[in-house]
Amino acid sequence: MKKTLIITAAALVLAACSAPTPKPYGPVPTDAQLAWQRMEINMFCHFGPNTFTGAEWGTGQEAEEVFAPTALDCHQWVDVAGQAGMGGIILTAKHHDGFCLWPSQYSTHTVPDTLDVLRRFVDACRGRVKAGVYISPWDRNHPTYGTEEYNTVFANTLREVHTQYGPFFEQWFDGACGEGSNGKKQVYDWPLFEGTVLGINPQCVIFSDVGPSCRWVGNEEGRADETNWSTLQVENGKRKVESEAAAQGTPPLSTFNFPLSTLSWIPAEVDVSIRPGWFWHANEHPKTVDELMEIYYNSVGRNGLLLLNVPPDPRGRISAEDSAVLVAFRAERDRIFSNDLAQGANIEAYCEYGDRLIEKNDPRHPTSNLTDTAYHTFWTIRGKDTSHITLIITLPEVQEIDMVMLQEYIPLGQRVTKFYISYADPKANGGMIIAEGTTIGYKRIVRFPFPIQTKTLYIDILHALAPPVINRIALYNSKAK
Ligand code: FUL
Repeated sequence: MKKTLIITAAALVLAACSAPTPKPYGPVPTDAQLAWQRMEINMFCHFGPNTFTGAEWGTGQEAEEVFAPTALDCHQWVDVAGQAGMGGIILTAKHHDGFCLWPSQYSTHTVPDTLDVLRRFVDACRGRVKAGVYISPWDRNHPTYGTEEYNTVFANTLREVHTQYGPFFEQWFDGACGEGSNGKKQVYDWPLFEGTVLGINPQCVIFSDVGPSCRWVGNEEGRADETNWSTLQVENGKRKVESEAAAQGTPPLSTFNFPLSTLSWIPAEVDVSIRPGWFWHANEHPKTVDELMEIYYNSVGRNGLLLLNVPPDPRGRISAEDSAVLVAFRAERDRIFSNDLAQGANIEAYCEYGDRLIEKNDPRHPTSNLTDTAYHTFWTIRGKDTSHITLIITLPEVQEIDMVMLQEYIPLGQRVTKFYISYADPKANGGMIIAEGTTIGYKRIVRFPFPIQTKTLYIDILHALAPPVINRIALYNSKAK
């Protein structure tokens, strides 16, 4: 008896291991992009001369001595990020004023050797959080800005930072391109800049308005569109004409979902500041936990990565006020998302053909994968259906629910274009639609207009570009204690 059990178990494990993986659909993330997306929330640190002058955009004429933190402590930044559940920090090593937070050999407008902030930052991050770097191409100080020579200077600057201080998980290229000290604007050599970074660190995720690894979401309010594709139109293997796309800030929705040969995997990053400004200002205060939760739902909950700016103060520390809100923000997420009401649920997959429901469970990619917490197990439909697929979720008992979290298994591409959620209301006859949506992507959190009490929930995928591949469904009650 025991032996039979062991053999059966072994056969099951073998069957699971040999389950054919569905073919990817369209562009998919690289390993580095996937790891980046799974970080979900990172910290941005705007720190530089503006911290001391009260400006947002320094002129580049500020005396170097202006930058004088009185109690610089990069370890404290890392502590706060860790407590807030953030796995990465991106530091503005050079903002538009051109001031370098490391003693660069390519500029005279820098910290002294004795105050190498970038070195202290990467040392503090090592082994605890991932370090990323913002280096502004726009430079209001450098004498060569606005000339062809500047592109070489900037590429050398990138090489210096990435070889001497890296590896960095992310390189942030600000899209701003204004006038330099000579009144001229620069024509940026993006292929040179990107090639320089990737030549040193091929795993580095490069942000700019239009990629190549991730893109701007199009506003600084912490909000992705409800429809948010991680695929972006590019032309001939290159991203969309730079001037056009950069001028528009974010690519318009009309550029999504073009034929496959013109798409690349370039997910959205949602950058927003915890305070009104990007830099620390004495008279400004952080957002509330409720405001940060709203940002979370509209960024991570809409297939974006949240890059939340927390500016160090003139001491070179994150203020107690900001830390307290960040810790409370983390506690609120833990409170809500630690109790997944879908655990223990039974889920069945069907397809609707006219008025017939045909069962479509596939034992090779079972629906039980939808409620396990392993990232790399997923459910997909038996067969090639891409429309009107219904997942029926039956809970062990009636629950109050006001949110559904869905995750597509993006290593196989982003597929779902339209879905709705309904439930069996014991008081009504049949199913009631409670919410609808378009894209899912890495993560989609759908909030209901009001809490529902039910034992049975339906997720209807009305349309997908290819058979849907979903790795997680979770249900929550945000009001539960
Ligand atoms: C913008 C910049 O001009 C702001 O100063 C800030 O750095 C923000 C993150 O990006 O383009």
